[in-house]
Amino acid sequence: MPTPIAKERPVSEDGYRLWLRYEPVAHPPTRAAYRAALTQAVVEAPSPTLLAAREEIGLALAGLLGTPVPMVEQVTQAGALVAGTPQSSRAIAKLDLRAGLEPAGAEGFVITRARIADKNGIAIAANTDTGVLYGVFHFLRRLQTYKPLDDLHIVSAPKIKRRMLNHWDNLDRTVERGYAGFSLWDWHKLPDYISPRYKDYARANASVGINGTVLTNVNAGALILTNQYLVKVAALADVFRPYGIRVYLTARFTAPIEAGGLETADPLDPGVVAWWEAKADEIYALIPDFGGFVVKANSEGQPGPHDYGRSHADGANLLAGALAPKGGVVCWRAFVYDEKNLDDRAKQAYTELAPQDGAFRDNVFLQIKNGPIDFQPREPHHPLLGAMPKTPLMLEVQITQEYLGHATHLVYLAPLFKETLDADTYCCGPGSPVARVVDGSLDGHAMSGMVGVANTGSERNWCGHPFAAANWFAFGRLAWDHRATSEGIAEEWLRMTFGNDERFVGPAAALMLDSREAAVNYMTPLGLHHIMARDHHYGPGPWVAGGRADWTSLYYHRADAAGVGFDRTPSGSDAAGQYFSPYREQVSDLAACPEEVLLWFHHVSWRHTMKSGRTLWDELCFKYNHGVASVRQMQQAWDALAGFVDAARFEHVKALLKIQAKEAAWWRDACLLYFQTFSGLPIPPEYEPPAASLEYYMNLAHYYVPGIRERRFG
Ligand code: BDP
Repeated sequence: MPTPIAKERPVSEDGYRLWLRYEPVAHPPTRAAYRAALTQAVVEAPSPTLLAAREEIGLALAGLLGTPVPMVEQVTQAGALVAGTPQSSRAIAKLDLRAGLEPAGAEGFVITRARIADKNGIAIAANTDTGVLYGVFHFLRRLQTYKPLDDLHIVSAPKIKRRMLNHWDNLDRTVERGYAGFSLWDWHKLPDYISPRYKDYARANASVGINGTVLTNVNAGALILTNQYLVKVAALADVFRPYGIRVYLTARFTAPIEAGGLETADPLDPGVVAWWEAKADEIYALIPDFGGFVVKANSEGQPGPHDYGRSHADGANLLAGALAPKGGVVCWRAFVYDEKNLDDRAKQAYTELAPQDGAFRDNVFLQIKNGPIDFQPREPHHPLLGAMPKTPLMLEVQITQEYLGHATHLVYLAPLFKETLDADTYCCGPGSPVARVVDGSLDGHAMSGMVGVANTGSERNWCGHPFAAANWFAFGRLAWDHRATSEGIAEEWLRMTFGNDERFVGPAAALMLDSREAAVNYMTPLGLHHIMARDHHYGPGPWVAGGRADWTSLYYHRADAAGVGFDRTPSGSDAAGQYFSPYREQVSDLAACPEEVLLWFHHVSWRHTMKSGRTLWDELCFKYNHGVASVRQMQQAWDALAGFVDAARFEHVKALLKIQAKEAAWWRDACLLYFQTFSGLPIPPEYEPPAASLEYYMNLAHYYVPGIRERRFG
């Protein structure tokens, strides 16, 4: 196998620095140009946020240029980098930047070449200190990716206002659906011990514009709302604040009973109202910029307003009322479904919540997953997106790879996030993409938000798989600007994380960009969904049956002798009817339905002719095999990059790709053998035959899979 030339292999890295490595610029002309353009840095009147910006500039320039750049009080020579607001910086105040600062708003920034004190320099200006910090990170990203500095006219402002991570972290430091070790939050030692990781976490988030973090699991306990824990939360908030990050918590609906000793949590009970008001007072006394509550109610066993005969709006408004005077918000999750409801699970959230549009208080978001089931490798967009014009809708995506191979598989998720953001809801006619519902521009909402379920943990490299950090990065970049491309984000991340050699960046980006479709193909092609193993969701489980019906695979694939797939057309559950025209008609029509979601919307005959000319069965065989072949190609592509990556990270990725290839074949063999029991058709001879029997696959058991508290043994 050809090993590309690299004079010296890079020194091994453990991944801790993420994409903020600030390694010396390896391209001599670029380094020379940077050194000439950046001879001193001026950040006046540092507030904690400007201090953070100054510190980052110092760290980055020393690393990138290979020599520290003097931090001075005022501009004394050409090549000054000046960062500040018109209030904080005398030099910035003297520049006429109004045309840029106006659109920059509260968090945006301007980066421009400027004459400062009669000398050529570079200004990073914003209306707020946080905007300056974002501008600094943006500028440093340009340096890290070897962009020229001669023609700088950048004005950037986030499209979405609340860009948040949701940590599904428990107080015992386990992480639900977390695959990168234990929780980052060392609750036991807080508030006295402040791990240096907290600041590095804040830096990483700020560098991509993430400005909120929900510290606790949506399956919430009430303990976090007790004073003993709130002081710990306050200590974290103090670390994050300079980086523009607000802290949020999940609120257990019955906390007034469990933490407050009340007899009810009825949202209309005056005692309950008073309890939440007092709790909000207590929280804001400790954390003046507390962001608000995220609530999972009446879903998967969590308590909620239905337990008291009240609506979701009643529940959300109770908490919103307590937070409103303090400026906090409620993110009420739309992930609601009930096993007693016999209607299609995909329909239940819409049926329940769409009629409540307009019933929520002003400071309530409805937080909606990208698809109507649950973070599958591919889902159509959620029908509620676009269907509640009076309510600000916050988009929830999953960065952690619960259904996408955990932290073992390399799956770059920007294409998945983009697929949802770009999906046309048709809510205001053609050209009404989810992105414009979520950024508030279609319905004129002042509030807007996007959250990602975090993939971070205590592992040294933060996210487990060396490539998983790309998904954290991509989430932040897309929440800031949903027009960014998957390609562009992948390239940026690769350059910052591994290096700028073009011979590396191009092939590595191609590998990343193929990876999501590969995973769809070897797991759930053609619109199949929710056919993974029970509970831990690791590996295939199309045979999962018994127990709660809507947690079985049979419920979703409906395979029988006639065909496979869930009929969600008007002749079936009519989930399609929850979408706007013409999407609803398109997906309801077997001939017009995009094949990538075919089995999501239709029960299709095994012998149905697909666009390729193959039968459905043969197409399924083709897709599963194609997925496996793609992973093998990813392995080859990675091997060819050996010379460009340090040994530690190279070998780590190589070993994980080997597992991924093995598991892709496992998915393929198990699923094809299982579906074959219904189709009765042969696997075409051009494909590898399954390595083992269906019985073998069905009897595989895995214990202590991360991300779930083991319930079966021990
Ligand atoms: C599912 C997870 C479960 C979460 C739930 C949620 O399997 O662990 O609690 O979503 O989002 O994806 O509430």
